[in-house]
Amino acid sequence: TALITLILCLSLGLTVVSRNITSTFFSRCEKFNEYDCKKVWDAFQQAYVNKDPCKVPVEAYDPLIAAAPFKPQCNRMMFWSKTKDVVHGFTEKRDCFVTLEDTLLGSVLDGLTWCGKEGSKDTNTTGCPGWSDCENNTVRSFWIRASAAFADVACGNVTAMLNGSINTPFNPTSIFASVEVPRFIASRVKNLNVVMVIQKNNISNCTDPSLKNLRQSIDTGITFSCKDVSESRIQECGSKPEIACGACW
Ligand code: C8R
Repeated sequence: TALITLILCLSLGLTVVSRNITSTFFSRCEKFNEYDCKKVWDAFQQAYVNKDPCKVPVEAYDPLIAAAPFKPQCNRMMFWSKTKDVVHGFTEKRDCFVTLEDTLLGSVLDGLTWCGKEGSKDTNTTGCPGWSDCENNTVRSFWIRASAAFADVACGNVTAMLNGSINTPFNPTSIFASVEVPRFIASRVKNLNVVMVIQKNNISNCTDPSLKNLRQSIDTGITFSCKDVSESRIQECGSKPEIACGACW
């Protein structure tokens, strides 16, 4: 009976996992009122259904982006690299900044894995290629396409949180460096303000050489600043609404 129970649990678990993406997508989508979730779901599916999960180019998601376009939110847009938890820990509590995960598309697909299969109408959530298993994989192409569209609407003062606990806070292979920064254009973006998140055992800060590369790679006309801010200060600002957004750091 132990074996039968195990098999039952496993198959039940699998059914729950694959059913989940549809229900997760719709329940997250319905929190945003101004969109037709069925239309967005159909545009999402056409990107990868019935395709080899390693042959989904970035452009496959163009119709999805068109179905749920990003709205510019000047002076409030927040980008990040290797600081997801700190950033979202803060943005969840305070309404100071907007990240990609605060938009419909970023929010419905955050933390999910999905892919299709040639000759099938299904959406799988297991057995999908990993981030670096192949270049044009379902999930990676989505995040590249969505990040590009989000960066395209960046305007005014733009903020980015980078991680002071790693060797190369501005890493050329990151989506932030390779997709977003090249799309910040001086006619729309005034400043790029980097918040370097400093933990107890930090190994880099605003003086890190990789930040020179960032300064040099931004469009001429966009001013650059960098500020070392302790993680505890960011958390304090998150939990104290009496501190004005502009006074957090
Ligand atoms: N962005 C990219 N990747 C995202 C993401 C997002 O908003 N949201 C999630 N969940 N992911 P990293 P990076 C997932 O290496 O490469 C945008 C993806 O599965 O720490 O510089 C966002 O606007 C991907 O594997 O950072 C942000 O500014 C990792 O998280 C950059 O791009 C990427 O996390 C962050 O991309």
